[in-house]
Formats: sequence, structure tokens, C-alpha cells
Amino acid sequence: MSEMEKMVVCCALTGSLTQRSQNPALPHTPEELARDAIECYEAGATMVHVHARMPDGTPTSSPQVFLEIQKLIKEQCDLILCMSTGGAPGMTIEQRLGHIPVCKPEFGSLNSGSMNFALARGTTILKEIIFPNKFETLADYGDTFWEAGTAPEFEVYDVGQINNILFVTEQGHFHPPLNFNIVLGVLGGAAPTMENLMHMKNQIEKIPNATWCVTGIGRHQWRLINQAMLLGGHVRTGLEDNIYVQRGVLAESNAQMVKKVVRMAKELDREIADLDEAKEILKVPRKKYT
Ligand code: KMH
Ligand code: ZN
Repeated sequence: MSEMEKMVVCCALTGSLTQRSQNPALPHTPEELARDAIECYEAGATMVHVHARMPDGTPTSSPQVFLEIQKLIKEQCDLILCMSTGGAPGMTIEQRLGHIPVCKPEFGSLNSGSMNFALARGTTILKEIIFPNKFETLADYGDTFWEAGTAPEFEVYDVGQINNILFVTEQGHFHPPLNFNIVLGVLGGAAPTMENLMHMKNQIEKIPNATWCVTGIGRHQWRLINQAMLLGGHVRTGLEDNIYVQRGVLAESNAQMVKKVVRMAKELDREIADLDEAKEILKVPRKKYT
């Protein structure tokens, strides 16, 4: 087997759906997010995915709050920032994007298609939206990202969404190399199976210079991280997607989850990229490479 590329570890710190009532360790304020980001960096993460919240936990699209988070993190270390443009249910397309031209982060998430997006417990739907990401939206986002020097991280929840990205790339709105995040386990997207991961990563690996990371939602996260490590992908953990560090045990912090990823990687002999290596693998800052 050929040598595997080093692995980029990302931590998604807070999201917009997880509640403190589910896990009291969830960060809300810029100070809490920056504290968690630095702890994650010290534990081995090289990238954090951030959403912004008000102190009471309500999601916000305020560019000022995103700027404050960025400032507090970058004052302490040069972690790669991926700012969400998925936002939260109820935000407009424009609100979801507004902080990108202001903050110009290394990455912004870019959701790759419209879909049902639901949270369920058992057979009961707890929350449901239609997540709107039409082709014209993808193109507009692509142009705004390009202007800002921000690379899109394409969130793909199903195999057809990879085709959406290729189509909009052909149109000239996205610029290779393409970085994908395979999100499995959202109700409305592909099921979190090994077969789906294999199929999606095989499609992505046909694209020259593309990279892929896996995000498993809820209890599927640790198994999918394990599988991605073996398959040569990059991985994402964190309280946005999963509140448990192991079955039935709430995570005490985002950093505790990163530490678990690092332990798993050691066991599997998968080397973890440091910051410079992660930037080289992901080709950021993007302007340097264009
Ligand atoms: N919360 C994940 C299911 C985004 O922020 O743009 C997907 C996500 C999307 O992280
Ligand atoms: Zn997110």
C-alpha cells in the first residue's frame, strides 16, 4: 500500500442546532469559541469550523461576531478557519454569506445542494427545514468566495451533490483544487454507511487534486472517523455534530474529542498534519496557489 497523506483534523466547535441543555460544554461566545479553538489546536487540530452565536446560544449571522471570533483565535495561533455559510434555520441566503467578504477566512463551508434537512429521535422528527442551495446560489457563493480569497469547503450530503459542484466548476464559479466534506447521517442525506462513504470518496478521488474529509453526525461519528482514517481521508469531530465522546458519555470539551481522534490515529499509524502541512495539503491561503 502506498504511503498515506498526513491527516488534517478539524473540530466543529458549536454549530447552530446543538443546545447547551444537551451538553453544557457547548461554547457560545467569541471568548468561549476561541478558548476551545486554542485547546483543540494544542490537542492536534489544525482547522476549526465555526458558527457564531449570541451569549444566550441563539445562532447569529453577524459579521462583527465572526470578526471577533477570528480576531481572538488569530491573536493566539494561526489555525485554519472554516466559517459556516450553512448558518441556521431561518437565515436568508444573504445572511448566511455576509461575513465572508468581511472576514475573508481561509475556508467557508459551501452547502452543495437543496435538500430536506431534519433531526429525528427514533421515528419522530424533532426539527425539519428545506435547506435551499440552488445552482444560482452556489454560483453566487462561489464568486463571493473567490473575491474574498476564501476557499469553499463543499459540504456534500449525498453523491448527486458532488455532480452539482462539478457542474458549477465547469461554469467557472469554483476554482480547483476542490475540497470536499462528506457529511453522513443527516436525515435527508445519505445514510452513514461504509458503502456510501466508499462510493462518495471514490467519486471525489477521480477529481484531480481534490481532497475529502468525513463528518459523521451523532453516534455515527466515531465509526466514520475510524473508517476515514483507514481510507486516507481527513476527519472532523466536535460538538456541532456529536455530543458524546463515547457511547453514553457526554464530551467534556471539544478538545477532549480532538484528543480521542489523535489517540485513534496513533493506534492506526496514521500521521497527523501540523499546521504548515495542513495548509499545504489543503492549499490555503488559496490566493497563494492561484
Ligand atoms: N452541521 C453539519 C451537518 C455548515 O455549517 O455549512 C453541516 C455543516 C454545514 O456544518
Ligand atoms: Zn456547520
